[in-house]
Amino acid sequence: MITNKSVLAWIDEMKALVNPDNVVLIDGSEAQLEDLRAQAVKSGEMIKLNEDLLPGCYLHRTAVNDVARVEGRTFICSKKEEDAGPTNNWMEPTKAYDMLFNIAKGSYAGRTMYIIPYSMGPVGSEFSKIGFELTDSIYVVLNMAIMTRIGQEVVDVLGNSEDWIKGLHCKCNIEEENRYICHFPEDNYIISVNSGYGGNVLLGKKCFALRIASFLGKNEGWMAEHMLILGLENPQGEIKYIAAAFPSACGKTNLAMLIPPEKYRKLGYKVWCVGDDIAWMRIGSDGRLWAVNPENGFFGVAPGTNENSNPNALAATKKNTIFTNVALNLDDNTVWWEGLDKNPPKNALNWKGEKWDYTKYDKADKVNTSGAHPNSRFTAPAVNCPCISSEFNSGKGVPISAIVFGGRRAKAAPLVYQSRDWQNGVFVGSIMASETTAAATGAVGVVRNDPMAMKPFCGYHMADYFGHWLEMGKKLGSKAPKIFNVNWFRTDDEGNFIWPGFGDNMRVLNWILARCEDKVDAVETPVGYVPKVEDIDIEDLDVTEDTIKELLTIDKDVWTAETENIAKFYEQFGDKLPQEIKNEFEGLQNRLK
Ligand code: OXD
Ligand code: MN
Repeated sequence: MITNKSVLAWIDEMKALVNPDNVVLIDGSEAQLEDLRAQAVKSGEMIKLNEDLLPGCYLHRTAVNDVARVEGRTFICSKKEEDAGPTNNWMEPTKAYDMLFNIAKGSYAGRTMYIIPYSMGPVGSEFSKIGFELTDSIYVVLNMAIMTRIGQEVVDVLGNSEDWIKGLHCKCNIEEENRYICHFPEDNYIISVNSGYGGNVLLGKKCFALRIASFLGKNEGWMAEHMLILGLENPQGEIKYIAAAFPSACGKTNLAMLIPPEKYRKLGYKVWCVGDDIAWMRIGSDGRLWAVNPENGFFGVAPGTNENSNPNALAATKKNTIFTNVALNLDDNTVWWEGLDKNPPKNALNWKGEKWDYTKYDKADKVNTSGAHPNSRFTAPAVNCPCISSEFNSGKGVPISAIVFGGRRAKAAPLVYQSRDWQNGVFVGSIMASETTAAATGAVGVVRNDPMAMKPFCGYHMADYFGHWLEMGKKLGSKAPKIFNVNWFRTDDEGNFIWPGFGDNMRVLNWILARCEDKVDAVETPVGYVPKVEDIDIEDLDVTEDTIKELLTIDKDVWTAETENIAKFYEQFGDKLPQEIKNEFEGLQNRLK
């Protein structure tokens, strides 16, 4: 039951607007969720999968025109255009509200309004924030029940406070031309219409935990980042935590759940996953940077997930998971996706629900010929993950030793380098660029700048965001985490990846932590400090010292071309670009001469 006056007033206002037939408050009970699952199966919204092989698992298919985040239709509706900045789409708030309320008007007729109270972060933690999402989709309710902490306990913790985030989601008729994902940072308000795809409609995730939260973090002195959090345990049982930002679909989930190579496992090394996508970070009473994962589950990309690439994620999907847009194996009522194994089902439906012939698969036209959509997903409870950290539910968070940035770069970035200091590290984050993937609509494989992997997710002016990073560094002083950049994706002249990646990335993480503890030297280059070749362990690998040397080279011509790209990217920020960042850029240019 809700008694909070500000929440009740808003729900009444929304009820009058969208005009639902019924209203259901999501209390978080298993009985209520089970009833909703049954309803969704009855209506065809979800397909119940094989209860013996995949207990508690379901398949959902979105509309074919609604399979990814729509960055072109995502808006930051701050009062002033300047506050949204040049990297966001902006709409004037009154105009946006008018337009959205017009679209939403009467759209729940014949439908049920579900009220989802949810907490981002462990319920009651000082890191956590509360939101209410109104939706007409059972799929959204069931996904939010996995991805966030929901129900009456959240309502109880909120009490009479007015500190909560409004979220209205209306499926409407899933019309592409009327699809809008709008954020009103000054009003703590999110409105999403005409979509049913996760990243656009699970409002706790990208919309709240990144776009709105980044704005709150700037005003309140903390950080909301597009980062995984992992703990690396050494044979002495000490665990050090790393937060790492990569653009969408660059293997964040794989790195977050990494299985150390055999040699390291035998020595007693372990990796613990705290989060795979988002980190909220605050300065603790000890002056260090502490992080929590505000989410409660994984909304991971299915294709490519397999026994080798990420056995932990695969294990996490074996029960109580919702699959979206994967292939359905009609013989045993299980699911399949490209890269799961080498045995595509012979009798199957593709992600669109059509009879699928795996022999017609054409890499050049994946969307139309694959079994699973390239951006198909699993929504799996974090507790299912075999390597989930014992600190996952800790309201206090984990202390961060290193921050790692990374991207998908065929040539420029070396395997790993350390920034010169925090300020230089902010510059390193600001020049992040990556080749695009299927996680958002648009061309795939184009290099685009993506500072701190936050370009699609920063809820305010990107230059002010760099300024906020610099401020945080000043507050952290000598206790600031060290900042690194990695690139697992360098390719040879034939386009093959040079570094084995996956579990072997642990060899690079080990060097990073050794640097944090001052246990290993490094070589200074114009871009930062790279390892000495002999300090990257290649034992048991099909990799020679020469390969490592190649992976660590900084090609001056490539980097000089890179500086032209950076200059072009920075141009849009004009005078707003912090002087410290300009100085760092100049420093790099001078060192490259
Ligand atoms: C995601 C993304 O879904 O970044 O995590 O696109
Ligand atoms: Mn992400």
